[in-house]
Amino acid sequence: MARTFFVGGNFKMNGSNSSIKEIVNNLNNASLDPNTEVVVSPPSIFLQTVRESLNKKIGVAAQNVFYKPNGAYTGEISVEQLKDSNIDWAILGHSERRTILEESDETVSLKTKVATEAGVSVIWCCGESLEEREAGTTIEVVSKQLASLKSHISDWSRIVVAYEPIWAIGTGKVATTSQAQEVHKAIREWLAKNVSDKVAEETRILYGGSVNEKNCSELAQQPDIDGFLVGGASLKPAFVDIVNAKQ
Ligand code: G2H
Repeated sequence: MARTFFVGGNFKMNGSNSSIKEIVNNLNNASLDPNTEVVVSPPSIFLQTVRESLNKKIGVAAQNVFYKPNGAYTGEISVEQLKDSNIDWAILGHSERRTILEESDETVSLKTKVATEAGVSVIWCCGESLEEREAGTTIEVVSKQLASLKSHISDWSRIVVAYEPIWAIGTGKVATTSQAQEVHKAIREWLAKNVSDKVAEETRILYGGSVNEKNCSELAQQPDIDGFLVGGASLKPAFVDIVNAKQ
């Protein structure tokens, strides 16, 4: 069965009540490819408002979730709290959290386990730094991140993988289609070898890193690119063109 194309919008720590309302109105009124699954991820303070005002066909994701059910964890949000607000997605392991917030592979894997086991789907991010790419260790780095994930989870049906080379994030330096396709293919092969052919065949692998309305069509034609995780461009009206990249 063909994998459903997927486009996520990661607003990161951007937006205000009025600008996010504008984005929601724009999406509600846009003509979006019905064959593409769309999920947007506003900062946590806007999650509930976005969920209540956005067309229900579009999913909403938190940008983080903690692995404890409740208690004295100042600043964190639990999976149950997300579910209580009808948020069924979370982005985990984004490189900005791995680097700036120092989240380890173990922490990311634990969060992913807790989220998916409770029924929250996860856009799970991986990717290499510029130094790692230049040292030729890209596949090794991504495989290590995948191995940590595999050691914590058994149900892959709630995972969408996002490959985001760190050197391409917010820099305007998009990976070439062949660079992206090469890593996506390697991720799929890793899944086939280490998990199962079924999981490899069914798991969506998104590309993230300076995707915009101009570069998305060519990337979308690659056999192992099943969609995008979009940052900066998800705040602009042109996000609709990225959602419709396959049309
Ligand atoms: C990569 C991406 C979204 P941007 O982080 O996760 O952001 O498209 O701004 O590079």
